Amino acid sequence: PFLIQLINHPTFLAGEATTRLIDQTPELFELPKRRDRATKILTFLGETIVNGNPLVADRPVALRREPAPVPELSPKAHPTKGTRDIFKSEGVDGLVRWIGKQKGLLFTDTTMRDAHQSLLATRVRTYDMLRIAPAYAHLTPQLFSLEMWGGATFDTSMRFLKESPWQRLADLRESVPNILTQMLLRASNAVGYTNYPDNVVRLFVREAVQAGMDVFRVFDALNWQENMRVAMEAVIEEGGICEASICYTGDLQNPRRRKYDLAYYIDLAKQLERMGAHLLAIKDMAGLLKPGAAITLMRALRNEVGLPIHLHTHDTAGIQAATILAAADEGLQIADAALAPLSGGTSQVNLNTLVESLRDTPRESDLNTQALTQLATYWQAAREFYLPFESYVLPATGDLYEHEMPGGQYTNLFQQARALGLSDRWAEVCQRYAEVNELFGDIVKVTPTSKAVGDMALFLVANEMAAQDVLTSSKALAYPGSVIDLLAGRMGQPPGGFPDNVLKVVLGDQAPDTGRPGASMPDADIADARSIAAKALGESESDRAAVTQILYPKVFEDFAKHRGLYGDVARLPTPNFFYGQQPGEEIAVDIEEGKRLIIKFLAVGQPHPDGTRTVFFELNGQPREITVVDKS
Ligand code: 3PY
Ligand code: ZN
Repeated sequence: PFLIQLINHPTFLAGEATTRLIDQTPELFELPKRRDRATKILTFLGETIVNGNPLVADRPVALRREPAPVPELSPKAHPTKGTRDIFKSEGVDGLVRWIGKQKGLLFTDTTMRDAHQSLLATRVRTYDMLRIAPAYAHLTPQLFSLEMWGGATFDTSMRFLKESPWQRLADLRESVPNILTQMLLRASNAVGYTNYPDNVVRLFVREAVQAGMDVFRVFDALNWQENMRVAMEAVIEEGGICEASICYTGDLQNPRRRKYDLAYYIDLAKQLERMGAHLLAIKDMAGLLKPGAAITLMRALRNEVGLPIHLHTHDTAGIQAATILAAADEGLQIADAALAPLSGGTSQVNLNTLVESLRDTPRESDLNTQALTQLATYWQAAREFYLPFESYVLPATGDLYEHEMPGGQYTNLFQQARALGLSDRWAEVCQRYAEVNELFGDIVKVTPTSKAVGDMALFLVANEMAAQDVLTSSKALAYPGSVIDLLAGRMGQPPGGFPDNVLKVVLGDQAPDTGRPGASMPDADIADARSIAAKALGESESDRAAVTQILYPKVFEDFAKHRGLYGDVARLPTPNFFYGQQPGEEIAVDIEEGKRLIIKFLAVGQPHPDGTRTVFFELNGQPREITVVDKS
């Protein structure tokens, strides 16, 4: 192969080869490694062509093959300075001062995190984010931040998309140097579903800062500030921007809902301020904050707390633009919204139209209409790739305020119910969800506590029980693991604790933990994880791989295996990742900066007696064959 590489080298072909060519062209020796990567990608494509990608099996087929249109940018121009430049030059205090001076409402675009988490089962790939990322940097430098990491994206990217979440973060950071990056961090649950040892949370935060994360929205799924301390301190120590959240639940306007009243939220916000938060988020994960309640809450927070306020809501009810506008009138500094094609429903409010609704008002944003339209045009086309993951559009009804299901869970739980044959009993699932909340003592419901409530609701419907029946049933019931975790205190403590009678029934003789779970968990063995992860990946040891291995041992192991067999599939265009190639189709795959593979798929041969087939490609103009086991 070296000789072929040498004689194909442009200098050699041009007849200028000297013995020095070999010395001056060290990349000639990279051939085996490159070849290896090319073979891996061809193997992936061959397998997908013959057997399909299991990720889209039995799902509706996306017909779009052509790339989504990317706005044309001037190649040499540097992006205009944005919030990240302010943060870099003036530090977090300077940034907070700058926020305080802004007249217009600032916006976070959630398209690359919460919007697709809520609408497309968190399946949007790094490839589609990276194609549009430079356009964000050039066209919308006025954005406060880009929420593009954390929440469910961390595990989903590895579990389903077989891509590295860390690479996503690092690459987006590089493509968007001027706008703050933002993530959702589940405090002691990190980006998982249960509490982790403190040293894992700290290491995760350190690595995230180093990979390019700026704003950490930290929340605890029970609003237990004690359980937010480790994560918040880590963010502050590592030089990140600490946005601490109060999760909004209940209804401030409802005199019958007393547990989460104004005093509760103000007290929580003050504690978070004392704990060193730089910004305060109102995290309305279920879209329950009504416009009137937003006014009450904003007024009180502005009076009692000195931090800039950032409002996050989901448009499940269809009326949350009213809430954002009402809060803007009360001095809200930053709002979350999603680009039009990924907005609405269980996602965020429409960024494009929100911006226009504020035009020529005192809270007018500096964002440009045309620029936002260009980004929306891209996402409209890109969404077509994800047709297999479109969920049934489930309208919210007035009982949203009864069951209080978070946006990300609403469609998800419906799909789960459907899979269990319970879709016609959806209203009942919602009712059980509300009852379970009552049974557990009226708790904040957001990942991971929302999952426990949802699992319990499905469990009850499947067992033909109402929530109260749990207290009187004589049957020994095998409760879902998440429910036992929650009630055993492994997700922390709700205000007032869980009701004793429920603990007794569900936990039996097992005594629940009432302390902070992290306080009694031994530190994770990071050195050990480093070595396990390095072996699995075939790479040198790193803390990044170690913390990933600790958070998701099985998902990480499967991801590493996939990486070993198929290379970095994140570099494939989305239609090819899902469906392989069509005969005669030629694609360019940049396996790294400046290294491009031109892959043309020619044909699949007849099955061989051993059940394999040969897939014929052209790789950079040279014929290549891959043997694939036909699983059909
Ligand atoms: C998450 O934790 O992923 C959420 O989006 C919670 O709202
Ligand atoms: Zn959300």
